[in-house]
Amino acid sequence: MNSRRNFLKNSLLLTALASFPASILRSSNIKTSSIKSFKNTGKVRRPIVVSTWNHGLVANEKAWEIVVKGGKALDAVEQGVRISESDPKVMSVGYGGLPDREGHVTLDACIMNEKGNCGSVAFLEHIKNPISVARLVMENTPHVMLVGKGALDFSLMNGFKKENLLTNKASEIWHKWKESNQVPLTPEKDNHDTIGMLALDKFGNICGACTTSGLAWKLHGRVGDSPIIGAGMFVDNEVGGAVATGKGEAVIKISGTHLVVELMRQGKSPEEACKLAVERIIKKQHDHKEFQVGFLALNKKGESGAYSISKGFEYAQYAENKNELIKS
Ligand code: SD4
Repeated sequence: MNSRRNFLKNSLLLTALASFPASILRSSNIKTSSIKSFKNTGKVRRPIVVSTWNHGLVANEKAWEIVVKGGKALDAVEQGVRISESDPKVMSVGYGGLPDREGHVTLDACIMNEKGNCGSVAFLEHIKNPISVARLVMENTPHVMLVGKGALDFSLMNGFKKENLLTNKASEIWHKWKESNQVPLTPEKDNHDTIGMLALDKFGNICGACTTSGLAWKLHGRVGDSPIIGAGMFVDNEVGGAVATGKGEAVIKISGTHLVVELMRQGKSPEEACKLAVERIIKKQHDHKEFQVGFLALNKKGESGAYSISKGFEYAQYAENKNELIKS
């Protein structure tokens, strides 16, 4: 009887822990509005900034400040997502992110500019703002992607500080998980909250950034979709851009954001393109009921749209002086 009660108690605790990052973030008071399509009047709406989840609202503020003054989309997306990376309350990105199974916080990030240049870091430890390292990879090296110790050495060589990214709170949650030792390896539906951001500046250029601590309790060394160009984020300045959130493995399998951008190139609206990419996952991946994936896209006209496998995905949009949360 006692062991059954303990089992139930543990199961409840595990369910609560698995959904922790998403649930605390969703408890904010900010009102959401149902999805709105930008009316195609032939006018271009810019600047505009969009980003995933409700912590995107704060990140958007920073990005908007830059683009509204005539700054560049690239600076906006980098500075915008740094807000979530540096905030220990956002337990799915950067500092304060939940660790892997062995207690290491390992980070993935990528950035892409209007010229189709990109930079990325994966499995990076000890650096609070991996997005800025990704930008340096893009701008100061002939490469696109650095991983693990090489990425850390590159960061330190370029003046980034080595820091402990595991906060007491994240460590406590990790210890509880370890003690209970019952969470399956496959990610729970709510175990994600990556920030992906797209900005269209006054010059008409689109850039994108994506950064995450990945899935909590992942195997040490696991890399998700977020640092992979064309999976977690993709931009083509002739068409638009897209970012992904949710189970990275599912996104990688369909080259998710590249697919969304190519669908927009064929004339689909951002929302339709995201929907078709989600339907591709549903068609090809039989276990799709077990996980969440959401796509968010922005086109050159300043139209945005999103779609996800299950309810609950929302994105923050800053346009026409209004920062709001939109349900997908
Ligand atoms: C990953 N896609 O590492 C990331 C997790 C995520 O919102 O999106 N969180 O698989």
